[in-house]
Amino acid sequence: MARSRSISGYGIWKYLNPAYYLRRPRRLALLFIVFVSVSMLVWDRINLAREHEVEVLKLNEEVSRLEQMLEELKGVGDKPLKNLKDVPENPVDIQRRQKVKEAMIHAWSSYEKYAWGKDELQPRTKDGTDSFGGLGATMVDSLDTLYIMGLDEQFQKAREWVASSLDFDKDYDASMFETTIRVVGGLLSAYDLSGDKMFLEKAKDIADRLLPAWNTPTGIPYNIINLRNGNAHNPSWAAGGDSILADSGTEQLEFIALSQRTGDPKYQQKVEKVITELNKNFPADGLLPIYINPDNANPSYSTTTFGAMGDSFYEYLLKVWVQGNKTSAVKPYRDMWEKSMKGLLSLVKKSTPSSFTYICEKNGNNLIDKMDELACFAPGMLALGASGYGPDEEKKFLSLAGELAWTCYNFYQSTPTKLAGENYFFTAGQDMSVGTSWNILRPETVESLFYLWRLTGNKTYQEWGWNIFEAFEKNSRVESGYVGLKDVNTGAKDNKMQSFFLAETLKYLYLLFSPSSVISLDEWVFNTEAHPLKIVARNDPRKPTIALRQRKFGQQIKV
Ligand code: DMJ
Repeated sequence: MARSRSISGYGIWKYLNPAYYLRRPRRLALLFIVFVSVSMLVWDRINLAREHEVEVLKLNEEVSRLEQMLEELKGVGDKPLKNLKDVPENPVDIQRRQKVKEAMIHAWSSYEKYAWGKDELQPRTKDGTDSFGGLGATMVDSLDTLYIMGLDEQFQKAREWVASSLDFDKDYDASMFETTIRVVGGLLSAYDLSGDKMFLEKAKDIADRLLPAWNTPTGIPYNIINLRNGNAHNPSWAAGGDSILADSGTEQLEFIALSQRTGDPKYQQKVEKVITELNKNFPADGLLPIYINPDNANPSYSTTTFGAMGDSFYEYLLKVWVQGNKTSAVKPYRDMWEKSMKGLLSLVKKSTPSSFTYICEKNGNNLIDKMDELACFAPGMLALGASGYGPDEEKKFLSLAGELAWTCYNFYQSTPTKLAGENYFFTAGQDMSVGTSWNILRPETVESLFYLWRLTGNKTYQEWGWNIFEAFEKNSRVESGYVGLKDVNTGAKDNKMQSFFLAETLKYLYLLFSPSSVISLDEWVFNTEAHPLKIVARNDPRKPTIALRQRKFGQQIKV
């Protein structure tokens, strides 16, 4: 027994004795191979487990991001805008949005420092100018941008100025178009976002001063009105004392919104009468010349264009339809707009050699191969209106919108500064060439990129928008604000920071890098100065059905 114990003990321990293997090299090699294989297996398992952990972590993050997005989508309209900041997003978007916000802070603080209360800042002389009669145009135009960007202190300070110092009792001949889109639109948007009734009171005050402009034989308004005594007339340079198409057909959104919010139908009646009048002899191609006689509603023999003096008339036909919840009450607007889009198609041509799609102007029966940068709002409009067509037409218009946006983007890319000139000529064999070569910080192209991004989800539009933003940063940013360029070829600077740079250009760029639930296109409609107006029930203007949210101040509207 004792022997057998000692043998079996030796049997186990002999394998631990190195001498055993030295005498048996094949076993040593086998042992080595087994050891290496087991180690590799263990190492591989550990790594695999680690990789899985990382994967699971990423998937969990993705799941919670999607869950949060779903919550946001469910809660659209119920949550304050600031909660949207909590949704995790693409870090590049966040970074870019932050840069745009920083640009707004730079523009705003320069205005605050050198031109507080003035209409516009002159950055290079570091002073302000009252280009709109002293209505604090930049202040009012910026309110909603400040609000949307979460610049609460700045918004509050501007709000105090509006409440205490914005006085419309001025012996000044104001443009009813500019005053409506900037001041009435800006105030209404600030009201819709904040719920602060003071803004609505101010909007009513200025709108009441503009109302006599519509007292013409046809209801087509005079385009200039004295804010104190209500005397109205048309600009002396307009053909035969006519009214301008865009100036007469770009008040509908603001004045309808005002009737909805005050319960007083008089504003809506004035502006809708204009469209009813124009619809009486609306041509089959839906195109009107830029001058209309306010006494008999006859169009004058003049240019037809989607650029200066025509543009926003077409934009508002579509947007009143959107504002009216696309209901039968606003169907005539959609019908008119669809006719105009037939007309637009008849103006579309392609350049050679590069096949850029562009919208011509028209004089009589002659097509003119010229397109304003102002007409670059059209791709956005087409994208916004496309979904109201059947699937084939929708596809066609979306694709046209994309082609036109590419052309507009190239208005920027084709100059040495990468900023667009004011208008372009298209000559056979030479594609596009700059005509008037200034750039005054206009928004139309980034506006269209914003719509196209929102409506197609194609990130290319974000990239184009970012390139345009960088060109503004490079050429237009100065120590005390942003200036336009006298010439996009040389980069020579002017001395004005247009109020629409803060109202539109920076807002659309900011929204281009924001989640689509921030000012959702299902709930808001932008006026032509980029002031978002809340879409409310069309049929009962006396009873607002919106529950406006308050962030920090302002009153909740009861539904
Ligand atoms: C703005 O006042 C508005 O966008 C208007 O419709 C056209 N002109 C400027 C911006 O370019």
